[in-house]
Amino acid sequence: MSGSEDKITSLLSEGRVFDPPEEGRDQAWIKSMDQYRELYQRSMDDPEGFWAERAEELVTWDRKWDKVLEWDFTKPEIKWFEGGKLNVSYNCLDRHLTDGRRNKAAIIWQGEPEEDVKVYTYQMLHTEVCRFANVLKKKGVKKGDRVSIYLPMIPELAIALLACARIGAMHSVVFAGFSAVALQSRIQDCQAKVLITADAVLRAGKTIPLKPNADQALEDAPSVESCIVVQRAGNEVSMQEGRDSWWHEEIAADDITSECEPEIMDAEDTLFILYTSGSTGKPKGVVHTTGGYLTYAMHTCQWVFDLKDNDVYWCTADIGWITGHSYILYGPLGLGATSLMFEGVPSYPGPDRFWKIVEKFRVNIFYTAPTVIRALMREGEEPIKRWDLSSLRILGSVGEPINPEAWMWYYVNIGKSKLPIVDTWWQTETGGILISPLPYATPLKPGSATFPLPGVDAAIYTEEGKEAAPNEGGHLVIRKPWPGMLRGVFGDPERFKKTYFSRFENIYDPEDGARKDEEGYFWIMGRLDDVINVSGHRLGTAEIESALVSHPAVAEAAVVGMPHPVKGQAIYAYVTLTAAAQESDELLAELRQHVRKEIGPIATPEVIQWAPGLPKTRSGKIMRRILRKIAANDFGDFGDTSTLADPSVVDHLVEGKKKLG
Ligand code: 6R9
Repeated sequence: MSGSEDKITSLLSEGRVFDPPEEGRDQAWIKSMDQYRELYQRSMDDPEGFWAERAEELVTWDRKWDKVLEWDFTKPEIKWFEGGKLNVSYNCLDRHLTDGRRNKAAIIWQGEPEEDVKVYTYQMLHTEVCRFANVLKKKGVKKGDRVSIYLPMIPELAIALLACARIGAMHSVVFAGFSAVALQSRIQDCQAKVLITADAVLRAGKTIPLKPNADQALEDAPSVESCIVVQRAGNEVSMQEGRDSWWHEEIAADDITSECEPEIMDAEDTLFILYTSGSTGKPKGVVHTTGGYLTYAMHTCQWVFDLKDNDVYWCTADIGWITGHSYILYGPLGLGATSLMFEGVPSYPGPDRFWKIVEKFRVNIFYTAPTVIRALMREGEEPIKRWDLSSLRILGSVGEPINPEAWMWYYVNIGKSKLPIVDTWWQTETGGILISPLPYATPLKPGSATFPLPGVDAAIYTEEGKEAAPNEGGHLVIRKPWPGMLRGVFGDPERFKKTYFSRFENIYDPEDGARKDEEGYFWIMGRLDDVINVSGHRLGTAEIESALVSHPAVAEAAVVGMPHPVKGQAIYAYVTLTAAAQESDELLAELRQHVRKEIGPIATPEVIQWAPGLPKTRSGKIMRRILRKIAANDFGDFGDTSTLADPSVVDHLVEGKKKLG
């Protein structure tokens, strides 16, 4: 937890409070703190009544549930809306064909090239989803089968997810920035029957081939019978006879119709699996279900973003992460909203790309990440001034704690000192936002995610499992279930229990540190486990260490996060070479390349320091606390080092670091 102490002191001095705007308040879903408090109290006194009302209001059920909730975190067992039946794609598409939204834009897609724009009405999206669902059926995909999806941010990505949901297949999206090795292990873990990919990714003016990664992944993935390839860039790709086929040819086939009956699913049937990094071992396949997840994604999308029918809503995340699942796709489309999807990056062709898009489509609600804000901050205010941002009504942030400096810059320059910022805390595992301001109700403190949403029983616990005093740092915990929470780790019930329900009895442990101030505002400090948050993306130290050690020159490696002005955290690796290997700049470059290949570019170490020895306890545990301090040039106080097997190792590393600068 080194570094968090410094964060606490910097945040403690943060005394500014910003009141919610008056304008728009009367029409808001949640209009005041009093209303929030009332809803919160109700949700704690009668959680089942509260959630049943929301599920009834938001979702169209083919059959109503028999029981709202069954739970016991000690087992753990969590069941929401048991006996209820529904289909998620029906809820996101079909019902909007008859509720007046048939010709409304469901997805506005802005491609990486400025002129590439596609608008899908609910009717058009329905047709595309049905056609592709029929293609999947033709490939033999049935209810309960897994489909891996490895695509850039193109409309086919959204269509593929909804098509899986339509036929009851579980999708497992793998971010297109991940490597072949990462893709392969995720396919193997869930035993996918089909892989959907593309010829290439368009990124910052370049065409980056994607199909070769898929081919490499499929070299050892025998569960995959078919691979469907979207043509995005038109570059040359090799197609394997009998296994590979083109998306555009498949959907145009004579036997593919635009009708596809949605498969009626049980509320607790799995909707999707999404892999995320944990503190140990391989990534976990987080399992989300049909009824609870949809209810929760819609509920939070409506209240946190105050989403209304006329809004143009833009979440800048990639659908490869949970934020894109819940807040580009399922939340907004469930609500019948207009969701903007962007293929490119904030910096290309210039640092004003985002603001240009805001003006072009008159975006009302804008949801991004602190790492993006910090990167744009560096470009100054000039790129913002070129565009009309007056359509904006609400700003959002997600992925990591937002520093008060970045918060203020966002507030003043993008929000023109009057728009609310919703700093939303949540995780892949939580399915949707748990702690966040409500834009027209909550007075904001820069850097604080403020209060738990109604229905969310969040608290701060000490190591001993008692509630922490005001401002005392501790473990953020959630004491009651909510409909959007994960139901398991795919294929590994032991890990599910051990990771999330073993620290405190009958309580969900998100593995984040936080404190609550005297007014009840939550201040999230960051991960307490060995997970590094690079640009809002979770990377497990164990994965990166394994990648390094898989190189023949490396005997041992230890990886920690180091503070980084734009990425939040960057990867700092300490590497011990084998006796035969020689330290050299070439080897450094080779190791960085090796990690890129094993995991993906986001996992590339920022710094690699040669470490003849690592600081270990007598029981052989690496003391990461010390390594984090050295990486941050903080050599003052290493705390208790009495359990170190060889304390001289530390001096050696400090010397090495001083030379690196
Ligand atoms: C949605 C998402 C989850 C981890 C989480 C926490 C950090 C996310 C945050 C935040 C402070 C916020 N995190 N939002 N920390 N304030 N508003 O990011 O999911 O990729 O699973 O990451 O991200 O540490 O535990 P995921």
